[in-house]
Amino acid sequence: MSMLIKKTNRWTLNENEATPESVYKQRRDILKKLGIADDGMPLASNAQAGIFDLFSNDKSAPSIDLRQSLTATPSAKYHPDLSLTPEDKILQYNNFYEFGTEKSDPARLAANFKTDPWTVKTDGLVNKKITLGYDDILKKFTLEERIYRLRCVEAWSMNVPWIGFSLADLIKMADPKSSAKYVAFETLFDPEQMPGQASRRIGGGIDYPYVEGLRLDEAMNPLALISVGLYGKTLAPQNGAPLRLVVPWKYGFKSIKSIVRITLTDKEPPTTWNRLAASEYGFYANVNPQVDHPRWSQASERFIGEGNLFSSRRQPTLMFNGYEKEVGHLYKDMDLRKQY
Ligand SMILES: Nc1nc2c(c(=O)[nH]1)N[C@H]1C(S)=C(S)[C@@H](COP(=O)(O)O)O[C@H]1N2
Ligand SMILES: [Mo]
Repeated sequence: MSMLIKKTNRWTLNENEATPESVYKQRRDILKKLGIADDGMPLASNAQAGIFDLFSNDKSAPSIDLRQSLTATPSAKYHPDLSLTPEDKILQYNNFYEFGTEKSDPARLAANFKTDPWTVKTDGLVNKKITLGYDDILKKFTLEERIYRLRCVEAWSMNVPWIGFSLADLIKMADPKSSAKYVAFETLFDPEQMPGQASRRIGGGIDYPYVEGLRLDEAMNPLALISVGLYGKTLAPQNGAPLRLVVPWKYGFKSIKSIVRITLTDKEPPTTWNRLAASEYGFYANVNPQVDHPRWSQASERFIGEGNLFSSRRQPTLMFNGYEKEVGHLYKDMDLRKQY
């Protein structure tokens, strides 16, 4: 697996233009000045679209970009003053093995991925099975913008302005039975659209569909997010459109993309990376600078920010990725070296 990024012309960022991050902040300021936005008010997506186009000098977006404008109330709780990873890097530097194992593969190979129509089912040990269609996914829940740290197990990190809602909102809607103890997640299986599922070479030898899981109390923690967008737009295919999980206190591989099924169970569900290499990737996968990966240190990380990927700064990795106050209590009786 290489860390190199191959830029294609379609995605090339003109370095003389404003950065994606500054454009994004500028848009928000303009909307505030016009009295259209304030920190406590959600915006109708079509109301902003025209204004955004007017002021946008963002050349980082691809020429064929099916993402829709999607803005949400900035969360009061989860909106720290972190420097954001530029949008173009979030869109070009991806892990989504269904579309290849190189960081630049998903942006290219997922370009025509169909996410509408889409259905996601919530089933298993619930009193109310739920089936959501594409429009429901965007409309049934109150969307918030939350800035989260993302820490990949490969020791790089980003800060991402996600849009989404707490996974707990969806689980509560399904009304879990008291026997439910875990939540299992499954990505779409569609080898015709996902070349990595049609070829073990392209897909990194994974047995698809990609599956993940959380303990029910982890899933109910308000930090666990179902994301439907980032940087004020719906998700791009390479980021897991139309909906993906984001669990910011765990290594990135827990944040499963393009979900079609969420199942409440009474047993710890199998997870893709644990199946592939159990000694390297546990079920819990909590970010922990004191527990190294067998093949590398987890004490620090390369933060992907502005500028050249290779000049990016190294920073210390934080316990639970900086979310110890919010989630530390979930693990107080556990040996985190054994349950990694
Ligand atoms: N279905 C699926 N989900 C996935 C992956 C994957 O290969 N397949 N990769 C994971 C890993 S290792 C990381 S770090 C994050 C990356 O999310 P991003 O590309 O949106 O930054 O997605 C996670 N979710
Ligand atoms: Mo990752």
